[in-house]
Amino acid sequence: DKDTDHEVPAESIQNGALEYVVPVKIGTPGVTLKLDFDTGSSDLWVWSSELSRASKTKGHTIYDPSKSSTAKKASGTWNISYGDGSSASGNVYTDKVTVADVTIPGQAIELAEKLSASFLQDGGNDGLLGLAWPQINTVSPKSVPTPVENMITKKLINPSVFTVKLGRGDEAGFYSFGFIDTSVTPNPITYTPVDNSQGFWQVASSSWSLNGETRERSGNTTILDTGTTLLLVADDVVDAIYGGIEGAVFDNQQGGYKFPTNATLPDIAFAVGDTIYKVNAKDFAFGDAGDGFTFGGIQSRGDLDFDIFGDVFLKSVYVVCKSIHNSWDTARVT
Ligand code: 0ZP
Repeated sequence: DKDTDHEVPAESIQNGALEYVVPVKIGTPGVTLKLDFDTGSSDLWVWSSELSRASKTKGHTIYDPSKSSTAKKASGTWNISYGDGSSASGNVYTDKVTVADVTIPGQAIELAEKLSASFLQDGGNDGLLGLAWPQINTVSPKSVPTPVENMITKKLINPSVFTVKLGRGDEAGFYSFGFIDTSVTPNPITYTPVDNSQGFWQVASSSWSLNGETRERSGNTTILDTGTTLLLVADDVVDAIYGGIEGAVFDNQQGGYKFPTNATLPDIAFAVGDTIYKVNAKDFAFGDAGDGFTFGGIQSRGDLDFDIFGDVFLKSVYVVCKSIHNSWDTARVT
């Protein structure tokens, strides 16, 4: 049982940019679903046999409890709405779940019965696996333990950590459970205390820098969110960034700022606790916006009172989430 047995590849899908999915085996003999591991939510839900026939045939692997000898019906229903307006709901079973060679018996699995239209396109995930804190799990009347919570309470991993390294383009990324991969980067891992009172991996981010000039944002916080594609920050920061790029404009149709593809890009960095991390220009230049424009990887957080450091930020760091010391530890990788 090598340490690396507890590592599992994270594959980026949909133009290599929108989301990362990870293979998870469910049931006996078992099916392997590709789940979007989301540190911004705490529900493990899957495409299932309870969906209508039309949505089941969209090229997804589904979980059917009648085909698993270890499946058991559990009580409760679930109903989740995400930041981007997508939603899902259904009922609950328990079954055996294997993630990165860690097998969890009796894990609660939320079966999708209804999915919002945004999920019903081709090629996306077969469900989500939430890695945030237990209190935001949506199963009612009583919430269910998340996979990480079960790994810890059932003593399946030691130490009580999971780590995230997201790849860029074709680069390999991975998640690990109970194991910190020190081969990822020679840079030191910096400790930052987490405030989990809202259920998120939330840390202080009280400064940022633009072209080497540091700017204070007293009291500002951010969450680590692998389920959010972009880096979402307050409007004054967004305005300062794009205001300094010749020809940058807000595109109402695409819902964000874009800039001429040949523009000179600024150096941008954001603090996590006491350490400031540079956003890679390749990730800031998020994608083709048509007509010679590039869609920006940093956009508005809207009405939220904290930032969301999504994949555009996370690709530049190795993150260690420690449940015991309650910290979000980061090391620069590029
Ligand atoms: C996303 O980042 C989308 C991609 C996306 C959305 C909107 C605009 C975009 C512009 C450019 C590029 C990407 C954009 C994720 C996504 C990827 C691939 C396929 C998808 C198919 C359908 C729907 C989404 C897809 N969504 C973020 C999000 O809601 C946007 C956001 N807005 C965050 C505000 N905050 N992510 C959630 C996980 C998604 C859900 C995973 C849909 C994929 C499927 C959560 O991580 C967000 C979290 C927000 C919270 C931290 C404030 C959340 O909603 N948690 C649920 C808890 C409920 C709070 C108790």
